[in-house]
Amino acid sequence: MSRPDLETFSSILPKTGKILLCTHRHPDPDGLGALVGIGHLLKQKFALDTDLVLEGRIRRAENITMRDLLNIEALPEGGVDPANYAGMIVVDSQPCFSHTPLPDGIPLLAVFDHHDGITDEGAEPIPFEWVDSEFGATSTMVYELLKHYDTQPDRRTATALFCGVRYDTNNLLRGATPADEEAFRILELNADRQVIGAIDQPPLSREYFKQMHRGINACQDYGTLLLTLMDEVISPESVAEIADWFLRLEGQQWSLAGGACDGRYQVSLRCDMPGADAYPALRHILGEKGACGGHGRMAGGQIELGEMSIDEVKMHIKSRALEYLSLSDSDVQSLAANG
Ligand SMILES: [Mn+2]
Repeated sequence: MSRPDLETFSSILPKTGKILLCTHRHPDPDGLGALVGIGHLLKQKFALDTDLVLEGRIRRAENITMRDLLNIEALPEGGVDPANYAGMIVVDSQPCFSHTPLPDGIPLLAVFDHHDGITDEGAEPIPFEWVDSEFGATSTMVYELLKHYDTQPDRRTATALFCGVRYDTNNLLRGATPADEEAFRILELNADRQVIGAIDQPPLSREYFKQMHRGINACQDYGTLLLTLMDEVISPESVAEIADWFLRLEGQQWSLAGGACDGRYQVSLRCDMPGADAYPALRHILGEKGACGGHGRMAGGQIELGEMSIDEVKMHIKSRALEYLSLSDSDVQSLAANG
């Protein structure tokens, strides 16, 4: 989708009243950065107050540190009274995405997202919609919006947006465009290095190390695919972390990790081949049973547990992944020390 005229963003905003800002469940640094950036713009340029909804606990240590050090405060769970809001803005996601449940009764004003969209024919038109998968991060789009409205990010906003750009582009190494590069360079000048450093190296719990141990034990090495299907995990984000971590094993092309959390089986797929597209692969692997999204070399999704047990979901994913990549179960190796 092409870029909308950014000037029209101002025309869809109410003159008064509070705006509710939302992102996907279990927000990542890009979602958090975009929320802080939009909140800053609305306050500085349009004198509008905002509240944040953060669905799903933030449990990844880096993201907890970002939230805490930048004082990103959300409404308590179930604390949204639609009567308090003149409108709602969604960042780093889209209303039709299954991992973005939105509160009822609040008019949707705008969407900013860099994920591929699904066309939802029956949906109400959105007054301001900027969806462009060419951007490496939604935080970059929000940086562009601030620039358009001549609004300087303060230190907190610059730090939050910078974290978003660097996280989603892996320090400009993954899917970064010239726009991402500009946002990264300019925001970095004003970002708080102490905070960035603390977010990079947060303290990790004992449970985290135990889970990494379980991950190594669960990991099956198919040569081009590492398949790490776990049982219960400490957080949905940790599934993505495990997929990232195992992709670093030499010779790997695909890393697929999964684990159960909050009644869902969470799945992350990573690929390190240039030009690879993880989304259609994961779409195929989950099949009719799950929902997923993604772009470029990464994709994530989930299957609701209930109808299927964890073991049944693991079997389903494994057989479809092997089928998709034309691999057989015969020459699998274990990564475990005694495997
Ligand atoms: Mn993002």
